[in-house]
Amino acid sequence: MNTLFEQRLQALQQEQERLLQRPNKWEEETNGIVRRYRYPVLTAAHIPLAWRYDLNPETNPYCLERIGVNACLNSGAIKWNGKYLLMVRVEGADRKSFFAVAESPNGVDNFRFWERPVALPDTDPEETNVYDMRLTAHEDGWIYGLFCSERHDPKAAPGDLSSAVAKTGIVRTKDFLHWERLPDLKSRSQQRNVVLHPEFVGGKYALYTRPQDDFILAGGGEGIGWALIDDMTQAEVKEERIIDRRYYHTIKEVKNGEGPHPIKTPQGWLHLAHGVRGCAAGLRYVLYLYMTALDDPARVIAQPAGYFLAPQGEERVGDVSNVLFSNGWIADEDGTVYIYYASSDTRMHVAVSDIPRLVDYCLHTPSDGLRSAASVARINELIDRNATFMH
Ligand code: M1P
Repeated sequence: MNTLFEQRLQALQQEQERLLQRPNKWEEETNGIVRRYRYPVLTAAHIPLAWRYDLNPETNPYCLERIGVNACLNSGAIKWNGKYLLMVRVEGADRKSFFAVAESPNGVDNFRFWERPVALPDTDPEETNVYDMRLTAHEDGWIYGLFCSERHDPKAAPGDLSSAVAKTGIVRTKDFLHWERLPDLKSRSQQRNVVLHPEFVGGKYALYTRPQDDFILAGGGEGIGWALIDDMTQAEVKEERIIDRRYYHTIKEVKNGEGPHPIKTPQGWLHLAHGVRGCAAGLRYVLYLYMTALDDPARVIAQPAGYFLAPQGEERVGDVSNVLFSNGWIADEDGTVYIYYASSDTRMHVAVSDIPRLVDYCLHTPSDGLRSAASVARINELIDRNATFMH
């Protein structure tokens, strides 16, 4: 019996079990729109010990971690067989991301990883990193996963080991165990944050895109785009038009990107997206909502000004600080919406709202007037309307 090994392993197991079983609690609401839960739903500490430790005391007498995990972040989400599933971006200590499914019985706590990470079909030796999968249960019967497939820029100057190219990888499954890899999305520009709409539109597949000039900067890419696709097994962006544009001095001045696929509501498609602006502290990522028409998911019908969720408290600090990012949400049959978001590229959280509330927020929050004077005018309009209700 190796006592040191046994003691350490037992302590690790107890500590992890305590973490996995910890009940989550909602925080007091402030604005009435959405309610955050107190504890992150997934962190690096949730990763199974068998993925990180050699559990053989003969070969690991000190019970040392052999494969480090850095973070759990940007996760796709879906309700599957009555369980809340996250397709988690797990980032190793080696900086490589991969996907792994974690499952919860109630959507807010007790998330546990499945036995093994997802082994994506490995079709291209140049593909170096994969991340940020959006899941879509399409009406064609498949569940699609669209993700960023990243590689070193083949045109990088000698010695430049940082320039990269972002493409959109596509897989599909019917059981989350067997994955079919389809050819990457063909597009004239680099593409990250590409999302498949869940229904056919005019008999075609529809994608929310995010054309970008280079790996980091949107550049001439003017915002969230829309493209119709004939065949997902040979997906190509032939025509693309911008449906949610970036503007000067807004939360999405530098770039934006569709989050998960939109939720269908009686009043229109409800969208969650991220917006990025620059400031002295670097880039600041916040989440915002907008709506599009039921008969035309590319026509914007509501654009509340500003952010819906922004980093707060400990969310503000992490590997890439001042970032909220979401690519997964789940709408339950009763209208409850579970919004899964990562903070500062480090950990996963959940915030909960419901469809009527989110639609009300979208339809009745004033849009961005794009100037300070317009913001003041909107507040004064509200004060005027409130005058008869003031005591
Ligand atoms: O670091 C913040 C985010 O940056 C990228 O998002 P975007 O393409 O919109 O700038 C992605 O790398 C994302 O994974 C990351 O969270």
